[in-house]
Amino acid sequence: MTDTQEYHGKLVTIERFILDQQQAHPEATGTLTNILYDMALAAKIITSKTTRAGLAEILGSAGEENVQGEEVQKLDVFAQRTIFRLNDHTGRLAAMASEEEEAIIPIPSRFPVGPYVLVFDPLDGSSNIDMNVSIGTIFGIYRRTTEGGPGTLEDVLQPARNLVAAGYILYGASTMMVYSTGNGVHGFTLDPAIGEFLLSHPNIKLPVKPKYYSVNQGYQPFWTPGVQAYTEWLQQDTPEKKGLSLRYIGSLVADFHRNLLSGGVFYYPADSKDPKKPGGKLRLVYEAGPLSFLIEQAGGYASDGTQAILDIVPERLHQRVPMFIGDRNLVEQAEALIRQHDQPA
Ligand code: AHM
Ligand code: MG
Repeated sequence: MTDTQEYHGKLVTIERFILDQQQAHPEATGTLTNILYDMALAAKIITSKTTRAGLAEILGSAGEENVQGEEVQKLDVFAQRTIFRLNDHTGRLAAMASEEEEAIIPIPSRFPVGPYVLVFDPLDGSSNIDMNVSIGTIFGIYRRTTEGGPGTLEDVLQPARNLVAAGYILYGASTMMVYSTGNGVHGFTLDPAIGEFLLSHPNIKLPVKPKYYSVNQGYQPFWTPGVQAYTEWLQQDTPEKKGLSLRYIGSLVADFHRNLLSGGVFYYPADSKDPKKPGGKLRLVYEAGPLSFLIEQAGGYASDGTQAILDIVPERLHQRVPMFIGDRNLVEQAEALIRQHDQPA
């Protein structure tokens, strides 16, 4: 476990930190380290566009040519292509999978394949871009399970407990990259003046006292009795906690990040509003899975209401899952109330 004190008062770049962590594993080949470097580079490239997002109308909007005569891409398409182009030729990955692509993304046959698979949501919450609200990238890295040749869907459909690394990039007031390789959760803030991510949040642990609950309460009429009872419980003073305040941005990475630092619970339950989405809204493979890995590393827990999200074996790439994530006691209480109210005895 990383000792927070070890880094106190030191100026540490993300490259230095990742390398230090790798040195604790003499068997490491550096391949995973390099994938993480590439995600940090992706973060800088995507940031260079998100900070100019509001200028699209003056400089040309998506699908049009801008004043330089260049095609303007939608930001989520740009993020997708950036992550793909940084990773397709490196020989580190056997395949990729993204929210933006229907099927898994093969490594072009002219490039070598490697031992890992990368799953990602290139720009989550992208409907918030036009309002200048924070957005994020989520990613997870697995070791492939099949041997040789191009990676397959089987390599991607692994339970999140098998992740070797996961992280997110938050494009907010500052850009941050937060990641874990199973040795604590560490956060880095981009200094735009020097173009470096500097260690700002070593070894993040969820605060003991939860502060916030985060949910789209507009859907309350469509929730099950268990989720209704849970929401009421969160608002009340109980022996274990003070009633919590509500905070909801509607941008998963930003909501998750706030609660990781402030303490609390985020949930996106299943609801009866849209019968086409019986499993809630969030996606298991590249949204819920990586964040569940991070929350356990920070001392918390993530559940679909009945079981740990880390243990769910995905059946489909774009499968949705109800998610309750954050403070362990709060998430276990969701499971208890769902058991009590929603499940036949
Ligand atoms: P997206 O993957 O289409 O961007 O949608 C995911 C986003 C999350 O960032 C956020 O938690 C959720 O949708 C908000 O949904 P809602 O508007 O229903 O509350
Ligand atoms: Mg998404």
